Amino acid sequence: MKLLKSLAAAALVTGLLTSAALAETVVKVTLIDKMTDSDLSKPLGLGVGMKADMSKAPMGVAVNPKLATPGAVRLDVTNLASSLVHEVQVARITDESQVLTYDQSRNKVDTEGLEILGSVAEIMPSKSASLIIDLSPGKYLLFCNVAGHYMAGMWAIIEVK
Ligand SMILES: [Cu+2]
Repeated sequence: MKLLKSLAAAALVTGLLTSAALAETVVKVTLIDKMTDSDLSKPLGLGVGMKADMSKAPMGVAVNPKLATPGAVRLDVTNLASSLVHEVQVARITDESQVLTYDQSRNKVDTEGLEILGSVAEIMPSKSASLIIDLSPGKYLLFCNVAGHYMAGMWAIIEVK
């Protein structure tokens, strides 16, 4: 009887662990751009922590939900752009006021000093891609680092807690 009880307890624990592992948060990530005649050859200054008016941003990343639980997080990324290829990189940031180091000559975020946790490269227009990453509590920046895109507003923040 004692053995049966401990077996049942073990089964219960295993069951809990399994369901926890499967309970990944799904975040829908939508890549958008409304390219009219924006000149991206010079940084537009719409990066994180730059206190810019994001309503003027010609590009963006929309995330839903913005909050995830710690553990496996699946990013379902869809590129809704009409003609441009985009990408998504995931980096841990301290908070919304963190200004990233920017490489002016390449017109890209300098990722050297960043903790990049994953990325989805080159998503063609109207295509989707998924990425599963293990995230601990904190704030994460999702951004596109195609030249000029980050400074054009292509980023969003998700929080894991
Ligand atoms: Cu982009």
